[in-house]
Amino acid sequence: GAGRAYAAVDLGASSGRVMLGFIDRSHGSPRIRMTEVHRFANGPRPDSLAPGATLEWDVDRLFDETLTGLAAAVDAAAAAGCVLAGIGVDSWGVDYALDDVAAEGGGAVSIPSVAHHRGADPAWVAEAAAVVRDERVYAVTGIPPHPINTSARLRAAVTSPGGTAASARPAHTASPAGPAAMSGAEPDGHTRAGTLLLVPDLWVRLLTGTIGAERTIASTTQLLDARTGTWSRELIDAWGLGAVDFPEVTPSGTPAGVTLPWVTARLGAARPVPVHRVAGHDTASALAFAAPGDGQLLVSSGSWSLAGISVAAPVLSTEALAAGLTNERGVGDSTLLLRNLAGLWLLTECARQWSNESGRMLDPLDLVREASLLPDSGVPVFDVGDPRLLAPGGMPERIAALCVERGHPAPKGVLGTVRSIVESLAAAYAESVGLLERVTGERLRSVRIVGGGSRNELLCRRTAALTGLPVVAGPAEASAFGNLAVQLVAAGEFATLAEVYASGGMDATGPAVAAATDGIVRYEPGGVTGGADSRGVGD
Ligand code: LRH
Repeated sequence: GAGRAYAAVDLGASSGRVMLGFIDRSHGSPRIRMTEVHRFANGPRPDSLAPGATLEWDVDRLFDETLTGLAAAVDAAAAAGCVLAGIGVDSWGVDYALDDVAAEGGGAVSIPSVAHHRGADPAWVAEAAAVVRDERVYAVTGIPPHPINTSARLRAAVTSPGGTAASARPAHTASPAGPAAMSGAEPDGHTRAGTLLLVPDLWVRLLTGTIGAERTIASTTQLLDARTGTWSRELIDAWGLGAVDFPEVTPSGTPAGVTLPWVTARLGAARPVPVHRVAGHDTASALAFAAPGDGQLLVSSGSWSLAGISVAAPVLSTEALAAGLTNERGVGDSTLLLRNLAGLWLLTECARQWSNESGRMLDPLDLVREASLLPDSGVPVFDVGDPRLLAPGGMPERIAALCVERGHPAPKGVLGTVRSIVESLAAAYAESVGLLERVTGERLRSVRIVGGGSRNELLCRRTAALTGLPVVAGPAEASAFGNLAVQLVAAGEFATLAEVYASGGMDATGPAVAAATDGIVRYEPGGVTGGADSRGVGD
């Protein structure tokens, strides 16, 4: 019969893509080939960028792009003599929609999903801490206080009468008299707030009509119990979130049904396509290869930078809280102990502003290449973990202010700012090595950078120099590959994730994968001047 191919929908805060994975069993041991079939830009909806407006994702457009990509995946599979045998979706963390499940009509519905960039009003964060102490929240969830946490924003949305409630709710429940609103009414007259769906689970719901909560993405909410991996009733009650419906939490790799008839038709698929809840959190997908105790500082470097290690059990100590470490779920039973830092978002935001000002489209990676010619010493650095860097707009000015605040001169011009961003990211990765070693007592021997940042030679070279450790960089499309890996095991194509990773996915070279999974590049700490001589391929 026809071979099987699997699609990974990977939604990032700056771009989304649909990748197609084939298993090549023609030469002895199986090889996985991953190719990109569709890519599209992402960002908060332009009209929601206005001052005072609630930042929202353009769910309708993103879902439509997803379907376009999946239709292309069906075609690409057919061209290779394969059928599309599965779909998985991963995305950035913390953002959600409150879905009116009762109003489900089978078609795509318009559900605003609030973007995290402005975070919750500081008053809500303070108030949440007044209700339950940070130490207690951390002991339960392993997530430190942060303005982007789902918990505080959800609380603001469902418990404040005005506030952001209207925009955080499904558009079709806005009418008080509608049957949809009534269907959720409780005997005491209180309307249910809706069902909490994090972005990957919202996508699964739109694709299949099924409702659920995958564990890795659920762990980004600060509402999941880090030890049991289930919703924390204690916090839901204490924070007054009783009107929200929380779907049952399931591990990554759980089947979620098949595509709805209209979706199947739109994809041009001969029959409904099975969908799995993969590791829905892009960070967990990107780091699905990691194992507790492997001695690597893991860096998932995309719009965000997540820097940390894989651990066998959550680390809920006061030291970990003081260090601002999040315990987010990884694949299987693993936990990812991570610092949440800004990433290439700083660069894309600056490039967006400079492009607007100059009327010329500036490519961030071109800017980095030019900036890498500047000297390594005397670069002003700033704290990439500063929450003031979350929101869009005025990024070069905010960076300059943060440098000055630290007693450094402001970076000079466009290239000076680019250089400062890259140096500050590398410095934060380097600082993470010591911080993780102190908190866990584990000794780290190398740094693994995956995601878009793994293609940024300057960033990798400076990280090797500042950590004094070898840096293994790549692949860029680590989230999509992890998404595929979980599907391939769930569908019975491979017995374990380790087997998938050993099958060429992470280090494959050759024309079939070159377009999607770049080779793995190694940077030695001594090779601080860079160039081809200082790096060799292979792990
Ligand atoms: C990275 C990421 C990160 C945070 C942020 C909101 O894409 O998932 O782990 O949760 O997005």
